[in-house]
Amino acid sequence: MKTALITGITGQDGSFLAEFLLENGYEVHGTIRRSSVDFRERIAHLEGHPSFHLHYADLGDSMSIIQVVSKVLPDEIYNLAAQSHVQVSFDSPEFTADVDATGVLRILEAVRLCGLARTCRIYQASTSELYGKVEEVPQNEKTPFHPYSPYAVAKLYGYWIVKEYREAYGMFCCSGILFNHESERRGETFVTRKITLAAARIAQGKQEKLYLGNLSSLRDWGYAKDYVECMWLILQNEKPEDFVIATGEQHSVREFCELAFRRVGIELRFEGKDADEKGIDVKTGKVLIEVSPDFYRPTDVVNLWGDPTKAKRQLGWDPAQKTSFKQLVNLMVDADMAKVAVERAGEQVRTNLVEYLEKGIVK
Ligand code: NAP
Ligand code: F7E
Repeated sequence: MKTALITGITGQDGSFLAEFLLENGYEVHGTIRRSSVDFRERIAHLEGHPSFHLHYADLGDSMSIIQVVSKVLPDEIYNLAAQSHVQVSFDSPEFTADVDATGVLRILEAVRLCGLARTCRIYQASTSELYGKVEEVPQNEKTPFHPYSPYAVAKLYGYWIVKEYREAYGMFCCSGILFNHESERRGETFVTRKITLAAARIAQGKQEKLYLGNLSSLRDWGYAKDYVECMWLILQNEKPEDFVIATGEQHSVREFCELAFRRVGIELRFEGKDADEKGIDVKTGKVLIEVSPDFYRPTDVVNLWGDPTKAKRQLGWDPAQKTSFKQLVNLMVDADMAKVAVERAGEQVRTNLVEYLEKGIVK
């Protein structure tokens, strides 16, 4: 039985990867952070599984990382922990650098200090944001990097330090340069989830309007559950190498909105330009989407499009066999429709209960 350590196990990818590794017979250890409110809903269903274990550690705290690595003695480490929100990185650039850049170094050094440099394989969660202000479309492993946010600059350090440790110490450490991947577990402030949740709320009368930033931004969006398999494949490869993981398809934020709203039965028409653009319900004429400059970024990455040829050739991972863009949008919307319906049912039960208590029907 192999032992894996996942940092960032409470996140979108961490939770899917933990499920994948458990299904494949791994002993899975994950790091969590102390918080006043326990926010572990993505992994709650795994707690209690005999091969699933959690440890407190923070990527900003070397001692906690050394402790967990020395205790777990992992065969594989998946370093997924990060301050992962690009817009937030403009507000918290130093924290982002500490976790997303120096944090990677702390993992690598912990592995060396614990005497595992020859045995432990390390996956680093790198990102298409490295291409930033893109110099080539589509982007592959040879495309020059041009990071365009504090997040991307920090992740660029992570990418290079992994490469450095591979060459300097012969360690099996690699970066997966993953393009955007989404799911029903995506954080609610990333654009896809923000849209699917709003479409569900608007359709069920719980929200009037959705405010977004740059509607013309282009992304290569895949399904997170398909992508965690690649993280594993990268570490099973004969040699440590970096890989681009993407679908090879590009869509705009506007297109994502159109599909998401169509799924809940609302046909949208977009009118106007830039900050004056609006998404209008064709049937009622109501404005459902407006642009708010609050969601503009000081520098925005607007043209990401990945070329996954190397992953297909060497890892046998074929995006054509995986979840399509339309399937991704639909599954996210369906999950949010169900979530909003459950919330509404809960509200109705509470309202009824108050009424029954007031009328003395129940005591
Ligand atoms: P996510 O949902 O934001 O999860 C991030 C995880 O990192 C959470 O478990 C979080 O813990 C943890 N974390 C944050 N700061 C930490 C710290 N100081 N010490 C320890 N843990 C910390 O992100 P994701 O979408 O799953 O992405 C996983 C990784 O892939 C990230 O490194 C991200 O930058 C990278 N990536 C993501 C995408 C994508 O499209 N999703 C694409 C390319 C690369 P809490 O729950 O306690 O906050
Ligand atoms: O933005 C535009 C925004 O925040 C996508 C992270 O997982 O993927 C993610 O980073 C695009 C940007 O993701 C809103 O300006 C418009 O151009 O969903 P996002 P991201 O910045 O691409 C990469 C690969 C990672 O590595 C990151 O960890 O959509 N956009 N309107 C908006 N974005 C947000 N969040 N909110 C809006 O209202």
